[in-house]
Amino acid sequence: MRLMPSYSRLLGIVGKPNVGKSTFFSAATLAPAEIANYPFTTIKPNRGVGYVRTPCVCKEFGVKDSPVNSICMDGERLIPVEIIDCAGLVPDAWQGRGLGNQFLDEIRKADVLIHVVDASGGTDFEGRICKPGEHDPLEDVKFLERELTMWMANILKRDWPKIARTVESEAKDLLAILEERLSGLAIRRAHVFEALRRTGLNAEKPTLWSEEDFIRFIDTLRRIAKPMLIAANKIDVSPAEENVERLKQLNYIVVPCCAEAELALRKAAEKKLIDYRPGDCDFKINNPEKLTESQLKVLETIREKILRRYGSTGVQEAINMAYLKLLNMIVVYPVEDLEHLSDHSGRVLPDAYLVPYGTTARELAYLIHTELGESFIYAVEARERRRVGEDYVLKDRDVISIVSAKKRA
Ligand SMILES: Nc1nc2c(ncn2[C@@H]2O[C@H](COP(=O)(O)OP(=O)(O)O)[C@@H](O)[C@H]2O)c(=O)[nH]1
Ligand SMILES: [Mg+2]
Repeated sequence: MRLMPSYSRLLGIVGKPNVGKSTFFSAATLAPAEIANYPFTTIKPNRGVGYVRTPCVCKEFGVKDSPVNSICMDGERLIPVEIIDCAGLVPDAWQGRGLGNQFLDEIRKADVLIHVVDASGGTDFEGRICKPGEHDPLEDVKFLERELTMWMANILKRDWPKIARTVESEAKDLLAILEERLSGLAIRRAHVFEALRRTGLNAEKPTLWSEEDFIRFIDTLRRIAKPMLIAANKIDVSPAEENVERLKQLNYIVVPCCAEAELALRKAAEKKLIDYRPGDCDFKINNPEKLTESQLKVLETIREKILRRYGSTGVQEAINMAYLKLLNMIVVYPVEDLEHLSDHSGRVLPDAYLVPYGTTARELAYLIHTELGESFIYAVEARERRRVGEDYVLKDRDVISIVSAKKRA
């Protein structure tokens, strides 16, 4: 079984306790019934596989596909992505309080974050239940930002004077030093580069940076390396709706969300009680006789109060946004046989790869197989049947065939 390509990005579900992180995670990782036997099993209790959903190219090309690394549900491609349900964050976690260390160890590995907040304001700072509206969810956002920035700053702070001197005396590249120091945090060179560019700080004279400059740099780096969106959860509880509007002022993507509803719908779909694909705006009840009165009522309430009102439960949308907007990823379909859009065993549109925008044809070849990358000659883009070179930048929904000097085994 081929595993997820190396461009795979880990999604972290973060937030304080009791906001619905685990509910969100359970819903997101509950595999559609069609793929109950899908070979991606849970790695750890709080790690699982969710899906990015995008319209499949099968309809456009007029073919019946046979997916291998992903699933096609009536023309919607579901591409597996790894999700981690991080421990609940409490104030001062960066100083090791509560589950702070566990939280930080998990968030360290994440490439993108969904911050689940209780938009109804029904949980206090520490996650204790309070009256809806009593707590301001905007505070939770600021608090998480601060915790993460302080944690990152703390990793570098003690050695910062030494790092700064090294850069200036030995003319050692700040970028290289930071890249090395922060590699365990899923922070890459490009992130550091971008943070330096955005802050306009002098990378050759870090001894001149003030304390504020340093924090501003770290804060910028955090935003770049751990991009985040807000899942405004418990949207079914008033005054969540007002808070969604306020949350939007914080300059994040805010997705109204009802994790509980998504979980209920996926469970019902798993039992074939309803037809529902993750992220759909509606569902169809298959056998009303098989449902109890109260089950029917719950489903109808979800339809009226959540789906009709917000277009979806928000869980799938949040995951899509994390990968397609925050990480700027696109979906490409490599095929071997251009005629049939298949692999060598005749499976049509077998794979859908999530890759960062900017990935070239040759990089895709490397991603499929090192040998294919090495022996790359050219590629053919199937939609217009045109030959493209190694530097061709892939576009979303491209179907691509790679021609190499060697025949693949
Ligand atoms: N009303 C409402 N309650 C929710 C929703 N999502 C989760 N909950 C409830 O919030 C509580 C905490 O959920 P949980 O997922 O364990 O939170 P976690 O501590 O952040 O992982 C549970 O009682 C859930 O049933 C939602 O969308 N709406
Ligand atoms: Mg939990």
